[in-house]
Amino acid sequence: MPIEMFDLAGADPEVRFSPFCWRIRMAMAHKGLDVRTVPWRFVEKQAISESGQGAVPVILDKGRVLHDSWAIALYLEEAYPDRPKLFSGTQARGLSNILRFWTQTALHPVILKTIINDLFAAIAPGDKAYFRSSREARFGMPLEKFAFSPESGAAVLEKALGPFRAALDSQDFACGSKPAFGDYIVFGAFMWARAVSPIELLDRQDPVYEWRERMLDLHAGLGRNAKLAHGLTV
Ligand SMILES: N[C@@H](CCC(=O)N[C@@H](CS)C(=O)NCC(=O)O)C(=O)O
Repeated sequence: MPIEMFDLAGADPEVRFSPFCWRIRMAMAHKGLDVRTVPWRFVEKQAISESGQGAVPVILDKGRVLHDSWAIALYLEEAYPDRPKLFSGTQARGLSNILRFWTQTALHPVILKTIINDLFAAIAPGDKAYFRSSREARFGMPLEKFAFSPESGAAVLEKALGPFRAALDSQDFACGSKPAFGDYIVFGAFMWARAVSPIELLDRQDPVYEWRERMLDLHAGLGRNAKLAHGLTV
């Protein structure tokens, strides 16, 4: 039986853009697990009510319902110990947890501000009113005012990526010579942007761009072949 995963979809059900869901899509591919994704929209809270909350990813596996990308990654590691590791040991788990909070505090807000207009354009029509009101309440301003220009977004991101870029000088992946869950955490943020926005977030000379290229090719090009709302490849 494949694992079932509720995965945030846009107006086009094949466009999947949640950074948190991307972490888990990559993690399941890393472990070679069979998955069936179910397109899910922000307003479809009822479909995931068994998880006891309202956000994706949510997975159904072996009769269990799990939510939260970090909890799901820990579960997959424990439930499938003979498959390739997402964390090689407790130290790697601890360090990946730091990457998780760094990604969510240093990268997600900048990326969101940069892509918000494209993101809003890509979401399903039935999600737009909910998205606008929930996000405007969160940001304390209209979406249009919250948005960065593409140039200032890329410049702020370039700076925020400093420590990550420096590490890539001496290693190919965040987790060392091979990718693991820490890489998927950071990569999820880039798939979020790529799926909905044609804005070039990274300079082609940037080592982070090269890392993202390597990540796009992993697992038979799972990221590279993903459907994009804007139909362009960036
Ligand atoms: N901490 C959660 C966050 C999940 C999350 O925020 N997912 C977003 C999609 S990117 C969501 O489903 N939001 C529902 C909403 O805004 O109502 C995780 O790591 O899985």
